[in-house]
Amino acid sequence: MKNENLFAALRAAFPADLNAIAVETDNGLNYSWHDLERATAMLANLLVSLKLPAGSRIAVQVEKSVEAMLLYLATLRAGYVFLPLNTAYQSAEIEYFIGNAEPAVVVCSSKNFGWVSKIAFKAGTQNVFTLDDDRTGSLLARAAHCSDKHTVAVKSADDLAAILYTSGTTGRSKGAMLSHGNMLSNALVLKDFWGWKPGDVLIHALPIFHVHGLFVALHGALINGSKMIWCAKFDPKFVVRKMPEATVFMGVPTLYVRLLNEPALDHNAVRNMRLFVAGSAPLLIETFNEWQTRTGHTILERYGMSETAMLTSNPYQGERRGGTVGFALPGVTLRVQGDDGKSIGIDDIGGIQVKGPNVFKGYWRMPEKTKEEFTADGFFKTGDVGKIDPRGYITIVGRSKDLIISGGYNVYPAEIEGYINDLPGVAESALIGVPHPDFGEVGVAVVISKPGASLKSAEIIGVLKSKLANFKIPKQCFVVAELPRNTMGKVQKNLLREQHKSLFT
Ligand code: MLC
Ligand code: AMP
Repeated sequence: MKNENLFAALRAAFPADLNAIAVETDNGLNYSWHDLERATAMLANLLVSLKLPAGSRIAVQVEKSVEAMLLYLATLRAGYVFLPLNTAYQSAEIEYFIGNAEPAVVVCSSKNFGWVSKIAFKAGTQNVFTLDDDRTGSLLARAAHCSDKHTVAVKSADDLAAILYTSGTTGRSKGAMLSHGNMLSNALVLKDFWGWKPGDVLIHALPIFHVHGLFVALHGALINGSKMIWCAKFDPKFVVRKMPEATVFMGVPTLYVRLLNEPALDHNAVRNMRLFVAGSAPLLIETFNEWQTRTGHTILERYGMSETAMLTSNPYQGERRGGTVGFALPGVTLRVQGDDGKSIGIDDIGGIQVKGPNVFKGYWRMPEKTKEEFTADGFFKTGDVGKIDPRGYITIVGRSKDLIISGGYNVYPAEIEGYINDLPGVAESALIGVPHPDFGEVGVAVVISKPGASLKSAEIIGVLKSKLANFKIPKQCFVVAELPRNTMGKVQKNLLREQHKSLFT
């Protein structure tokens, strides 16, 4: 049987000279390709030594580090399923993910070991390790005793490789199940489509718990055998300083906004750069234009999702049109449908639906939800609303899902409203997204108190901070007498958005 393990394909793309530098970190460390080979073998052997059942989930909530990336690769290598978790998640969020995914292994930062291990053991997890961003922790200590020779586990394209949790408009987060084949097909298409070539160097400045940093950026560099300049945190000054040594950069729009605030960003700084890719949230046309003026480069905007990896891209060769997300990638079939389920014409607005080898296998243990999100003829309903112009360029004009994208992170109003509504004295609430110069969009809460209750905005925010990831915290909170409603009694969020649209701009 042919081994369709994603790691096998990435490993096969390592350059012949394994002593060459594969990763250079922002704190001055160098890792060779040989180091990557050995460390992933040792970590994979550690996982194998735990005698985990096939399909076991390895849940990981750690700060970004090369070792955290190696743990991802080792999980693929050993044939288990990687489950990355945003470092901003608090205990209630982690309790849900661990309870739902029932991972066999949990890896966390040592500062969180106390509460994370309690949650994990309660959920039946047998193995909890620590991994810190200074190359310490019980995971590495244990792996140090393992052999550095490991035969890559044999997997078929349909076998699960990762689960990414993503929320819906109602209910709790759903785990999107991605296979080795989903990710390898996408990586190979992008390698070709974006013209990756020998000598490319990627500046990796995104977190590694979501599609953009973990798959698009990382797989992109590895499948091309390209060196990465590895940033533990996004620091615009560092990125501009390193640009002369690099050729490719990928970021959410906020990263581009922050880079534009750097006076050192100019034509000279980007003289060796080949490609700037943006995605995960809408790139403002102002940012697109200003980037062109300041650097002479045209940002290539693309569109994707946790459930599908990358779906569309502006062309590498050819016109990159600001405000659009380009064309469906080779192998992806994309259509725009009206509410009546019929395909609609050029420039008509409707729901974006997709099909292709990149589309996920379904939501973890939620067959009914999975069924709801696919059409009878097998298209996945993205929840994004868009149109296709006469030249075939796709524009996303909105979302049918109630979702705020803030600095590239998704915030689901229903989740935050649920927490606010549970507070004593709250009758109801609405969370809306409003424009923000740095994060693109941020959440603002509008809250109605129960008769006689005296609610304070600062107290509401204070309680939310203790329960939710920091990026989900509303940037402002208003306690008001009533919410605008339509004749059906539904809260008119569009009116609230209009009312608060100038709060930050
Ligand atoms: C941080 N904060 C945010 C925030 N990030 N608030 C809203 N939205 C965000 N994204 C909060 C902090 O908690 C802090 O609050 C305050 O804002 C200022 O923080 P900061 O120091 O400026 O934030 P920083 O650590 O610099 O992080 C900003 C960032 C980060 C833009 C670098 O958010 C980031 O890495 N975003 C990228 C997300 C990403 O990778 N998305 C890809 C998803 S994949 P306080 O109150 O504590 O001061 C996907 C599919 C696809 O969507 O197509 O790619
Ligand atoms: P996630 O659930 O984090 O994978 O987020 C995916 C969502 O991000 C998509 O459904 C879109 O709404 C949004 N998105 C991704 N790329 C873009 C883009 N280039 N422009 C606008 N929205 C985008």
